[in-house]
Amino acid sequence: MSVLTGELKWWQQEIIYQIYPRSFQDSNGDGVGDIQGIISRLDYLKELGVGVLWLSPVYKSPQVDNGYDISDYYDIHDEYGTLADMDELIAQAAARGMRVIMDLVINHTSDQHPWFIESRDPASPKRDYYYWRDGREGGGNPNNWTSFFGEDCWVYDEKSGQYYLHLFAKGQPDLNYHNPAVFEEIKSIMRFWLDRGIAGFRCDVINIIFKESLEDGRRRLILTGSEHYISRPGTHEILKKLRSEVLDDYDCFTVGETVFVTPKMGQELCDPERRELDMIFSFEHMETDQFIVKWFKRKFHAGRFGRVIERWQQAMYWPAVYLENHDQPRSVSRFADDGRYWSESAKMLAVLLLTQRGTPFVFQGEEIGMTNFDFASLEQLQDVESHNIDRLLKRFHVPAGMRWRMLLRTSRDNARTPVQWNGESGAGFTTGSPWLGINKNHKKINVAAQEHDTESVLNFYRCLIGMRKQREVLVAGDFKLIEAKRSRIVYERSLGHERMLIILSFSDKPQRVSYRGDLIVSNYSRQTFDGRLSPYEAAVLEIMM
Ligand code: TEU
Ligand code: CA
Repeated sequence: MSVLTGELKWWQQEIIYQIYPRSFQDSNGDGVGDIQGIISRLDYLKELGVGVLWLSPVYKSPQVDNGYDISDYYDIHDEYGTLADMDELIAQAAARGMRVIMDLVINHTSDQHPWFIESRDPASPKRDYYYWRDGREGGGNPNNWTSFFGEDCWVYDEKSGQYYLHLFAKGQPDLNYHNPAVFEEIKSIMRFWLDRGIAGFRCDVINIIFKESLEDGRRRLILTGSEHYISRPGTHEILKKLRSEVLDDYDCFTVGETVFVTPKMGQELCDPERRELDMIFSFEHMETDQFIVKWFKRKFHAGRFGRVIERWQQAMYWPAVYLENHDQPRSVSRFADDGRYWSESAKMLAVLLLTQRGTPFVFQGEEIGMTNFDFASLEQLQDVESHNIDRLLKRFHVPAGMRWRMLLRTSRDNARTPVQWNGESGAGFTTGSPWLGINKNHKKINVAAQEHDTESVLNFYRCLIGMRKQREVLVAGDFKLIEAKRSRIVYERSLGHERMLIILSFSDKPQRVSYRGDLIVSNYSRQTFDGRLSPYEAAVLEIMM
């Protein structure tokens, strides 16, 4: 599926930047990022060269899961601002040639959403907006499913005498897509925001929204029950209808976050002929350093990583390319070296991100090489998932030291610490006390320090983004894996007569390779390439044909 037909669409030519609003920029000193803060950084984003901003949820929310629990889809969360601020952001971005997309979280709402509050009354017309079920005969949950956040996925509600389903936190009840009224509500929400001028949606856990049945699942280590809801035909139906009944009326695109997808499922979800989603985020490359579940780490292996990347580059008509988001530890800490070779590593990963086929997504702070959070106690973590998992592992008598090491490496808060704008005490993020700790390394790793340093990670990103825009071969050219092993990944991009070879070292030892060509990108200050690869070196060679 790698042959493209026709011209590239605008969203295929842009680089997308993910903003986690809580941690991006605080404008009023309350320690929480906000929309005015984002507006104040638009020039920075423009200069970076990104064309689309994806905002993690800014809707009204009790913030049990930092906005992924929505209590009003038609309004902005107070801490973040107002609808007027959002309009201003869209307009100010447009004035700079940038567009904004929003997170669409429609698998579940908050338990504080008026629909859910009403639905707790069994006689309410909203009852069927959610999955309310009786317990089993003799007591206990309606089925044996388990949730994404390491707990049961049913909560018994005294008031209504039944249980409700939640695949994520307790405060995130799942919506019932067997009910056509729910589907109509979602359509109005989408229109509301598209009419305000946004350019599309990142669709949260979109491949699991339709629960085909609520029967018991086969027992598994994680996510018992998932065979009843992962990429079921009902989901495909809904996506087709959202496309033809809403999205087709706008110049917009969608990128679906899809969990536990295979390349075949992924391809089905965004095959242009089927008219469902435009792109998806798959997870297989993020699982190459995990053992069955994310909480058990295995050593990162660049060979395995490279082969997974290759598989998805080939399978997808148009890949969404990413190495980081708000749910994943920082890439430089995880896949390379955040110590001695920090700068080389961050630049090498930039090359990996920006030389693949598809639309690249940069996560805030990735462009300055931000590292994992240096938290020193569980109390410093805010993430509901981290606390749930710690409690669960404790129940299974996993020793404290082991639980701690798991959290250090896998907590989602690794990615969520405030953006490091400068070396001052609030890192330029806030003048108040930040909602989540700021990494001590902000004294060294920050935007201000990198802004005018021609050798910085930030300026490397700027150059590479600029180059990608000039060279269609990098955007749309064929992708061919040449080598993938523990110490390096090598691949080729080609389009017509153009050919580029990308050589990436994942080792702290020098290596020798036999490839030659004109060196056009290097993360070391070199003019030519003679086959010697330094630690974590990245070299892009142009091959004349
Ligand atoms: O993530 C879905 C998802 O699968 C993650 O919960 C993933 O399992 C986990 O983060 C791995 O640690 C989306 C959002 O990106 C996430 O922030 C939300 O918490 C979740 O949906 C619920 O809305
Ligand atoms: Ca604020």
